[in-house]
Parts: sequence; C-alpha cells; structure tokens
Amino acid sequence: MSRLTLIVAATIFNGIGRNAGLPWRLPQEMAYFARVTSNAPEGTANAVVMGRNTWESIPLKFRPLKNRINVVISRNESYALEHTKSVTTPPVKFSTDLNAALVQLSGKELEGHSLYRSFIIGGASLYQETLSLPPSSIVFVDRILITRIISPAFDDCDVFMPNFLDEANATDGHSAWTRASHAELANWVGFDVPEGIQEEKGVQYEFQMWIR
Ligand code: FOL
Repeated sequence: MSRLTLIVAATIFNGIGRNAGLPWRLPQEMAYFARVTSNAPEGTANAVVMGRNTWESIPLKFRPLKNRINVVISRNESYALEHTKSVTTPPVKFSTDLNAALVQLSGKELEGHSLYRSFIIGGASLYQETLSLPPSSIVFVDRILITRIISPAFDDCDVFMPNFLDEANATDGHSAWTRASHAELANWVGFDVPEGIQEEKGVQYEFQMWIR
C-alpha cells in the first residue's frame, strides 16, 4: 500500500484559496513547503501530486516545481502542461483515475531517481478525493502537514479543504486523526521546524502534523 502525505496551508475555517491563487503571500511558509516537499535522500526524489487548477496557480517561472516529480491530474486527455523552464524531470500528466495514477507513479524511475515520498499538494477536489480513500485502498493518506493560519481570518476565501477533523469525514476503521508532537514533525520532515505560533507580515500561523 502506498502512503500519501497531504500538505496544505489553511485557515481556521479551512480556507485555502482566493481568486485562483493563495489568499496570502508568506515567503517563509512557502519556503517550508518547498523544503518539506523537496527533502529526499540522495538518489531519490519526491512527487508532488496536484490537480489541474493548482498546477495553473503556480507562477510559470516556478513550474514545474524544481527538484520534485510534478504530477498533474486532469480528466481532459488533451490538456497540455504549459511550462517554460527547461527541466531534467518534466512534469507528467495523468488523465486516468487517481488510484491508477498513483499506482503507476509508485513503480516509476525518473531520470535515475527512485520515488521517496508522495505529497498531495491540492487543491480542494484532490484533497477531498484523496482524504476519502478508505484504508483498504491501494493508496491512502495517513499524514497531514497543515500550516494552520490563525489570524487574520481571511474570510474572503473562495476555496476550502474538507474539515478533516470532522467525524463525518472519518474513514472506516481509521476514524481519528491525532496531532503528532512537534518533535515528531521535525523528525519526519528531517530538519528543524519553528515551534509554536509564527508571525510573518502580520499573519499568525502554526506548523502542524496530524497522523492516522
Ligand atoms: N502547503 C503549504 N504549507 N503552503 C502552501 O503555500 C501550499 N501551497 C500549495 C500546496 N500546499 C501548500 C499549492 N500552491 C507554489 C505556488 C503555489 C502553490 C504551491 C507552490 C510555488 O511556487 N512554490 C515554489 C516556491 C516559490 C517561492 O520560493 O516563492 C517551490 O519551489 O515550491
């Protein structure tokens, strides 16, 4: 079975986006995202799996996200991935169902790199779809790296992730998400992470890890 990690920055009310982009610009938070998703042992690389809207929300100059295997899910067979950077690991697109895409991915060798970790990086529909995969499925989300945006409220968000702490979203046999300690978070990501409430440009947030 392949385990997936979901990574997201979300408000208290689970807001994640506004006007087809992020509601905030937090360079240090973004640096954390880049470091977590890039960090992999020598000879391996991580995958960042995203929906088509998320792919389009990444500035052209940053996509594909460097040093990671970029995987884009779109039901549109003829959708072409636009990217201007020349890269050693070109982005890959899957139009098949999610399970099939992830299974194909797990067997992949990309430019001599074997796959280390796979991250679901959004957006709302991919978060929804992957969080509701049952524990019996071939792929299963067992970890959430969430940056909780505490204030301000960013109450003009127009895209939301599911409330994973809501019991109604529980998957049979694997109901409860539990919050890991800060030490467990740092240990899993492989580097020191600032603990407690962070403040950047007047925005307060906290790096958290949840597991099930
Ligand atoms: N998770 C967290 N914690 N924060 C996020 O901002 C975030 N964003 C997404 C998914 N999970 C997240 C999706 N949106 C880039 C832009 C948007 C985006 C994800 C990534 C991006 O351009 N990333 C570059 C860094 C650019 C920079 O340094 O400013 C990268 O290399 O990762």
